[in-house]
Amino acid sequence: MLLTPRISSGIHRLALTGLIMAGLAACATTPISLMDSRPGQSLARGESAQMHFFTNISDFDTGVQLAAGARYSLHIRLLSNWTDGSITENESGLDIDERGFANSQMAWPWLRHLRRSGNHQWFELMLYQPRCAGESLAGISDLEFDESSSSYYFVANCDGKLALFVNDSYVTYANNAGYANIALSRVE
Ligand SMILES: [Ca+2]
Repeated sequence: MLLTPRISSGIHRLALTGLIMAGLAACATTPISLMDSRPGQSLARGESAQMHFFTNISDFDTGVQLAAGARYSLHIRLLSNWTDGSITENESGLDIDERGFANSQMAWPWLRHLRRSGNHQWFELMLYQPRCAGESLAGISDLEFDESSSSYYFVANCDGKLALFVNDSYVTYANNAGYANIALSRVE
C-alpha cells in the first residue's frame, strides 16, 4: 500500500517518538545514585519511619537506609485518589491503588512498552535500592502481603537507601495525581 508523504512522515515521527520513549522506559531505575550519597536514617528492629509519597515523583527518596538481609514492612494508606491523566479506575472498575491498573485501560495496546517495568502494572508501586538497583527492583505485587496487618513484607537486598515510584513512563509523571502515607518498619 502506498502512503501519501504526509501520512508516511506522521508514521515515521510516531515510530521515532515510540523508539525514544521505549528507550527511556527501558531504564527502569535511575542510573545515578545521587540519592544514595546522602546519609539515610537507619531503623532499629521494631522502629518505623512515616512518609508522604506522591505519585508524580519519578524517584521518591524514602530517606531510609536499609540493612542487607533485614526484613521490612510497608503499610500504605491512600490519602487521595490516584489518577494517571484521565485514567481514574483499574480494569475492574475500582479506584486505582498501589497495585495499579492493566494496560487495557490505556488508549493503545502498544503503550505497554513505555512502562519503566514491563513486568508490572501501570501505576503499580515499585521499590528499589539505587545501590543494587537491578536485584532490588520489585513491584508491590511481588511482595508477601499479610491481610491481618494490611502490610507488605520484603527483605533488603543490600545496605542502602530505599526509593519508590509508581510504574509509569519517565516522560509522563506530570499528569499523575494522588499521594499516600507510607509507614516503613523494620521487622527483624
Ligand atoms: Ca502518568
